[in-house]
Amino acid sequence: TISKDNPLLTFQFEEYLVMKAKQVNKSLDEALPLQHPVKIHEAMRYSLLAGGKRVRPILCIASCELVGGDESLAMPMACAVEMIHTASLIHDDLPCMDNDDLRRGMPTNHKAFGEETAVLAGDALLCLAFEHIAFRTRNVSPDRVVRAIAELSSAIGSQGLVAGQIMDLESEGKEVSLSELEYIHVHKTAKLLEACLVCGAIMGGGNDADIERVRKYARCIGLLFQVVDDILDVTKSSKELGKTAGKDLVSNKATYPKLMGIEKAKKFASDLMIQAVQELAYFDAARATPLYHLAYYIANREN
Ligand code: GRG
Repeated sequence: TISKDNPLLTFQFEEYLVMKAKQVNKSLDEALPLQHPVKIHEAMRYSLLAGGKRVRPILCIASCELVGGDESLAMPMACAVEMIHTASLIHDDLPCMDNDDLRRGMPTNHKAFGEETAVLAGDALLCLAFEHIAFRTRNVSPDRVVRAIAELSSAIGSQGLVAGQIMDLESEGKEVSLSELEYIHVHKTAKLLEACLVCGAIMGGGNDADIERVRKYARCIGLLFQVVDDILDVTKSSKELGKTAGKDLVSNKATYPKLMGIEKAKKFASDLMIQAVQELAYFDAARATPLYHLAYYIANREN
């Protein structure tokens, strides 16, 4: 039986999310002052400080704390992963990619600042991310910082985020198998989420066994995030349409619900959540509590 003092029951997860997001937002604001040349910094700040759930930086900090590190050790890394995520969203929204007008409830960067500036804002955010890790990380050994930078950069390059994006673009309008869909999602979404968690554990002082256990949790969470995204696409659009079939069941875009059916996709998501949580059993229960809740939150999120 679980005692009523068990940290899993007493932990105030909503408060934790709000508190961590606030700290991340404050650090992001400080990391990117409005300076000369104003136009580019304005465009970078526009997208970086536009809201967003801050899931990636929070995962990074929670993982640092899981292995016993103080939040401050991972804060520059946490800001960097959000800068990279934002850069990828700005580029993803461009007319030559997804051609989207809205992001996080606001006009996309190129709609607000023009295409040239949006391309440069993404480039500059990507550079700032690594500059920020190198200049601002304190009390972490240089070999850990280098290891984290290697982990993060390989997660987003042509074997990571970029690989997922190009395969996604190439698959447009074509039949996509389940394994191709998994490749796209693992690279577009899961690799960066994995890097957030692994880099948090590296910065927090975790040993190799800790880091590899965190990676196993991260792999489940990464895929879970995308399966839930696909399910939300269907359920959200069917609510909007008032019909049983959402837009992704009728459009060309391959999704888990489309390839395996909504019920199987939901079962897949719940299996991934259970597997993720099982990977945490090795760690101190109190320190692992935020990551238990984060797995549950990612599985049950509504946006
Ligand atoms: C700039 C490194 C770099 C790469 C460019 C354009 C591109 C290559 C990749 C795009 C990858 C992409 C758009 C992945 C989607 C990831 C995803 C699930 C986004 C939604 O994340 P949430 O739900 O959004 O965390 P918020 O707004 O809450 O942050």
